[in-house]
Amino acid sequence: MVARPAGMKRNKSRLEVFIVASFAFAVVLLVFARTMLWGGEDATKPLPLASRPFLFSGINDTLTGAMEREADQLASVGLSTNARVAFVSVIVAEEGKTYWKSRSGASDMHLCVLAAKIENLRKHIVGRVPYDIVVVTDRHDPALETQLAALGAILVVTDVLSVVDDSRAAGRIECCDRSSDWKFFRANLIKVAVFGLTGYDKVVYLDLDVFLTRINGRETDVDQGLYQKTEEQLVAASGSAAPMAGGQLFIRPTRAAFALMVKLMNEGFSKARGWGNRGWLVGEAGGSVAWPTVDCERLPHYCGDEMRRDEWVFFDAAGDQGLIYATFHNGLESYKEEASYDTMKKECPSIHWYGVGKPWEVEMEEWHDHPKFKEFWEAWERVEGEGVGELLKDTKCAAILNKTYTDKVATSSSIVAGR
Ligand SMILES: [Mn+2]
Repeated sequence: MVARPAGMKRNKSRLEVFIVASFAFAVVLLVFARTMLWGGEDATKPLPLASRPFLFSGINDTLTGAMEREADQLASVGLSTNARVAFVSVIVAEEGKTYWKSRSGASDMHLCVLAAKIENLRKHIVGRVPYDIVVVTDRHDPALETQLAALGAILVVTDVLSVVDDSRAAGRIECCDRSSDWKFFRANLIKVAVFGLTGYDKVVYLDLDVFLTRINGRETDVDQGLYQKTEEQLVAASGSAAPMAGGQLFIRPTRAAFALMVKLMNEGFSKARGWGNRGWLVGEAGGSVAWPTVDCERLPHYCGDEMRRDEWVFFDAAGDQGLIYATFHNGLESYKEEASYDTMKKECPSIHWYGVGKPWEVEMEEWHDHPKFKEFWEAWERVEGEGVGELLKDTKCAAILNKTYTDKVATSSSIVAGR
């Protein structure tokens, strides 16, 4: 063994100290840089909201904070499931009850329809891609949550209507001669929350009065077509009295779309300047009433003037249809009307009882087997037959579903108009 000179040993020791010190310095530098750049958070986590305030900037301060939290909550829906696709409907507790009560004396009817609707979805959706059924509402109701859980659906409570209420109270939303018409629009604006469900790649929004059905033997197949295409932010069909119909939508939820909708709601609406009072133009589309036989005196919210490019007076312009159109057609310019009504029907066969004359509003027993109503009554029979009805025992479903609603239904409804 060769003896080392003392000096050499000392030199090596200095080298070791240098290496250790350099390494330690590098570690400290890295930790420092990471802390400065990412706030000490794990880099794989989403950026904190403060890093992207632009999304909600321009709305009042109280709402900004509330809507940032809202966006986070909506984004978390579905994270505990494997589902990349969600079928979503909405009900508005307070307004819904009041609205339905005035029409049929049935305060709980929408809960019964919802149960039938979920049954209908479960029957007609096929494919191997896992999906969730989600119901968005505006007030937490433990009984409803329990009922939905038993049906296999997720309840999501949103606060987006506070933006609408705030703007309405401040006089920034110009709409409606009758308060009942405003209730109709206010309630359907809750759909904005659906665009914030970013935990899903694709959301299929369906009105409560849209039931899936089978057309030419075809079911709704989540392995194919519109369900697997995620490049477009919105696929919708044009309406009969509006540039875009809101009853059935294929949505790729994004935080940007949700934030813009909140912003436009906060800025308000006028017939002259549209949502956000931006003076955006409406596309060229004809028509003035939602269906040919609609009684515009009784149902003015289903009627508008002839559509003009410079006025927001089409059906539901001050409600969800106008807002969704403004957001995607004018704001994000990413609205693709790729799906014609026929294409949507083909890939997601359905029936829409829009307007008045919905199956649960028509007493006539002989109409239960009518092809136009069959889908609803079959679903309702399954609700009753599978014991799900037990969950609804404190509601007035049975009475409601047999209740007469004959007030001009036969001559002034979408049943007559057909589609
Ligand atoms: Mn509808």
